[in-house]
Parts: sequence; structure tokens; C-alpha cells
Amino acid sequence: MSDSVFICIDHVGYAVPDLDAAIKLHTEVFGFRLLHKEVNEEQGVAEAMLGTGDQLPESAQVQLLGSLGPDTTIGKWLEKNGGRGGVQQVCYRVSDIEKASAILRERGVVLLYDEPKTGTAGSKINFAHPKSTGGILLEIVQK
Ligand code: V0V
Repeated sequence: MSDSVFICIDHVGYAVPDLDAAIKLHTEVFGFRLLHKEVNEEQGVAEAMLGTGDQLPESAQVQLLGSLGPDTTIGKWLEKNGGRGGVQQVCYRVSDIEKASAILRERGVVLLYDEPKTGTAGSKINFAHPKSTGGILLEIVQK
């Protein structure tokens, strides 16, 4: 058995065609709490992080990803999906993204960026291409 690379599931990311409508659904129907909202120009997203009502500090969150335009990653994903939302990514938390990236690369996983980029709330992120993960877009995040 190989050493563990991840701490836990940090969040599941949903591509959504209408961010405000998706926030309304998650808060008013599902009872999630809106924890954080921001625009990340580099990633082409307007995003919201939500937690369950009694969110424990380490619990996984839901990330709603609206697109900043048709040529962004989420814009293209939505177009391919007939304009409907859906699960776009799963994100695993790591304690040291440089170390985790080196281990993953050594084990044959293809990371999209040579160096980590800036993610939610100033976190450091990278992504593993779906072709090297059995078809799932995996994000890794160091808070
Ligand atoms: C594409 N594919 C996927 C996928 N997107 N498979 C699973 N999940 C996804 N989300 C598959 C697709 O079906 C194709 O498979 C193949 O990958 C190439 O697809 P494509 O449509 O040509 O897409 P690409 O290559 O233009 O883009 C795919 C990648 C792109 C993964 C490179 O989505 C990307 O750069 N993602 C990383 C950045 C990102 O997702 N940013 C938004 C979230 P076949 O047909 O060839 O078999 S930002 C965020 O999460 C933040 C800020 C945060 O958490 O802090």
C-alpha cells in the first residue's frame, strides 16, 4: 500500500448555469449556509462555498461554480452538457501541495499546472487531468 497523499475531501464542485439560483436552491431548499463568495478571474469563475447548517470546521463543502463567459472552463463545460449544471470536480485537501504534487507526478498522475495557482480564499490549488484519474477532474487544495 502506498502512503496517503490526501487529508480528506475538501469540496465537491458543481458547474451551474445560474449562480444566484443555485445558491437559493442550496440555502432555501437544502438548508446549506453560504460561507464564502468570490470571483476568480484567472479561473473564469464566480463561485460560492456552502456548508451544512451545523458545519464542522473540517467538513466537506459544496462549491457552486458559475462561469464568467462562454470561453471559460465552466462555460465550455456547461455548453458540452447542454446548458445543464452537474458535478464538474472533486477536490481533495492536502497539507503541502508541493509535496503532494511531487508524489502524484511520480505515481503517473498528470497535473495541469507546473506550479500551484490561487484558489478560493487565497488557497493554493492544482488539478489532475481526468485522463489520468479514471475520468474525474480532481482538484487538490492547500488551505
Ligand atoms: C473535461 N473532461 C472531463 C472534465 N472536463 N472529465 C471529467 N470532468 C471534467 N470536469 C474530459 C472530456 O470529457 C474529454 O474526454 C477530455 O476531458 C477533454 O475535454 P475537453 O472538453 O476538450 O476539455 P479541455 O481539455 O478543454 O478541458 C479539460 C480540463 C479543464 C480538465 C483541462 O476543465 C481544466 O483546465 N480544468 C481545471 C480548471 C478548472 O476546472 N477551473 C474551474 C474551477 P474525452 O472525450 O477526450 O474522453 S475553479 C476552482 O475550482 C477554484 C477556483 C477553487 O476550487 O479554488
